[in-house]
Amino acid sequence: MNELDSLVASARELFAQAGTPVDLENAKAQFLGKAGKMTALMKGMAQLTVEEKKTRGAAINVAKQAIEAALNDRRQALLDAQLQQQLQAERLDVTLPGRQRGQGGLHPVSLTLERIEGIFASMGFEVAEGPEIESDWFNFTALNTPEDHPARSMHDTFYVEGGTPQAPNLLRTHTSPMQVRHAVQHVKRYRHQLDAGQGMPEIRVIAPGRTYRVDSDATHSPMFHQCEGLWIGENVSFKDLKVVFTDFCKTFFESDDLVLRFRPSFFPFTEPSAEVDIQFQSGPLAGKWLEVAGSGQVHPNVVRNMGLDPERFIGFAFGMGPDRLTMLRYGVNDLRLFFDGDIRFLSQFNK
Ligand code: 2NL
Repeated sequence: MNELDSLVASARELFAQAGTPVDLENAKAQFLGKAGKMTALMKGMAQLTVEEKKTRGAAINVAKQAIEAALNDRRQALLDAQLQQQLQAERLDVTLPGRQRGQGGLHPVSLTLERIEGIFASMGFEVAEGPEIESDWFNFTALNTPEDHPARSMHDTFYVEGGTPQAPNLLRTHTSPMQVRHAVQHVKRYRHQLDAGQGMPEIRVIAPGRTYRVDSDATHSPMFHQCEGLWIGENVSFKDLKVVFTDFCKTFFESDDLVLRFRPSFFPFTEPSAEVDIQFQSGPLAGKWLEVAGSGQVHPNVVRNMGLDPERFIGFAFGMGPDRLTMLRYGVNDLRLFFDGDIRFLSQFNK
């Protein structure tokens, strides 16, 4: 191997040993820098003849080009290695599933309300929703509640700003005021027909929503839900209420294997009044009488407050607690679970 070939070989070896770009640039200086070996070779040509310079110069140039090529190869190799290292360090597993936003879902009581609304809608009932802050008139007076009734006391009802000093506004204690509002609107709409002796379409409505009472323990929450129903016409009877409510219970609980019992009771807004109990004949709840609603024939004073003649129009009403219905349907034993907002509890209803 001649001198130039071994120079190229030693350059290649030194470049190969350079582990970093800085090492490589230092190695380069030994060959191609001002004080490098190639520069020295060029300078050494000064004493040669023109003819010798030609061949020697060409040979040196070939060697120089080989060294530059080796340098560039090594530079590229170091860059590639660095890139590989970086890719390795910043490695992404693109097969990992992405972080998803939670799906969310309906609250169990909302599921029950939707169920109740669907069932009654299929029986021709409208759904009426309205204010949770009510006047004393719609919440109590229109519903035949006596001036001195305990439900009107501060112990039982949340009073709020507004209204009059004698009759302050309040958080509705049931959804019946919404039914009165609905009935009053309905009667207004058909007033001219009524006055012309033509009658009016029946009132068939349910009022679901939040209600409030001063009460708080394992079975009572100061905010709870109610769904009331009202059916008023010239030819409705307790039989119709029984049929509708029996049908509702069977559909709601997905069982024909249950019986209803209408147990005499008292409410200011109905006369006569009855508690509705159901008893499953099979399944986990079989045998026990469960109270599911209150009901009755709408009191003549209430019919009158709706703008109707109680001698002509008769109505039936019922009120139930969707919170309790949800507990029965899903086997939940503590009402407070519904209002604690614990996602571990709530997510079980949206599988
Ligand atoms: C109960 C009792 C009841 C009603 C609600 C009602 C509504 C109007 C007129 C007359 Cl507009 N009555 N609603 C009637 C009887 C009972 O609920 O214990 N609910 C859970």
